[in-house]
Amino acid sequence: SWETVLKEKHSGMLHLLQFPYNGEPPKGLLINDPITPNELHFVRNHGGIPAIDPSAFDLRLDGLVNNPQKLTLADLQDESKFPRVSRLVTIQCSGTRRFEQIQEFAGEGDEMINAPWAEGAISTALWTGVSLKKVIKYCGGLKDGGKHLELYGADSYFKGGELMNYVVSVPWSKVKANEVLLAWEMNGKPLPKIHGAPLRAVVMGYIGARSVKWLYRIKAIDTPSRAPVQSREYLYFQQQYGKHNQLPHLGIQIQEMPVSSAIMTPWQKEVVVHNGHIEVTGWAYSGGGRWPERVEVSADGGRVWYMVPVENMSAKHKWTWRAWSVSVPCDHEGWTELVVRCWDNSLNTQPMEVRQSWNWGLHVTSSCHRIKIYSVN
Ligand code: MTE
Ligand code: MO
Repeated sequence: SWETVLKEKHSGMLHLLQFPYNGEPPKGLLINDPITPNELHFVRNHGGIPAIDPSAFDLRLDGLVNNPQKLTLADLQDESKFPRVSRLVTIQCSGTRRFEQIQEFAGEGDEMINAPWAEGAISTALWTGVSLKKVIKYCGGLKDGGKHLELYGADSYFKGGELMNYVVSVPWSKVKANEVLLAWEMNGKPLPKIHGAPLRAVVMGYIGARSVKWLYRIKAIDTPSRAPVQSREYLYFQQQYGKHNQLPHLGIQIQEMPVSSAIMTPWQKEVVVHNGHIEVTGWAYSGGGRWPERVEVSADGGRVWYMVPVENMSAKHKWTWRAWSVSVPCDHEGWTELVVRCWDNSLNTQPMEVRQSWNWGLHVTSSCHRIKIYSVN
């Protein structure tokens, strides 16, 4: 699988873990384009990369559907059966910017078993495939009681001595809204192996964990999946739960991502020589079909804020991040704290400090991103 990494990914990727492979693009390359080139798209794997022969592949649909089916790739690609759709969608891992939580409370939480992501566990691609809603319709729709769809990935991994198959679920309401795609193309090219070939789910506005790669089975069920990845992982336990009180039924299952943002340039500890204005760029994103409406940047730790001009916000689609840029006045010399804060279209905003977003699983670092630069005016 390392060969797949070398073949499919950019040589500048930051390798967080070699096996299972986890990597994110360096900031400087990620921010170049609001649509991430395939070789720079971040990779989050829990286990190995399954080798699936696309010609022998079929997708099994069963459980609470009226007519269970097995569909080959050729069936799914047959436009007389299913209209083909292409959608620009951002996938964000719930671990994005986890490193800040690790730094805040070193030695606590789950940081040793989770990748220490920086600002790059988020990427955007044009995904081509079919809407899962149409595929369920083709199966004669759901039987009474069918409320969730379990998505099965062909990979598995060990955790705490237990074999975990990569199985999660999404509610039928999400599928019914045409917000779940089954994709075999990424940015107009065949889906790379490392991103789930031959077929993956793309669940718009949900944490990346629901966008199951190497998808081979979809089962309609009555409750959210009881599989461990859905029921015991990706849970949000606030700080007050205490280390030994993380009972799965008390955790919030992370589905829609909250509003968040990051500064991509300048870099932490960069010496910035300027003439009274610092150029700042970054991304902003909100899950659940909400979008970044306003972005503000401060060059004094969060006292005075400057708004990103609305015309400097690219890609105005509700399922994608927005790249932004702003020129912030600064007459300060020496160490200077840059902060970014986003408001989404539902007027949600970000907590000011990382300790306010700290949680035991170190997921969803949604607090304002802060970096220190050395300002030379
Ligand atoms: N699907 C399978 N089968 N196995 C996995 O480990 N990781 C999930 C999701 N789908 C995963 C998976 C997680 S946590 C994320 S964030 C996204 O895939 C990342 O997608 P990418 O690697 O294409 O960027
Ligand atoms: Mo993730």
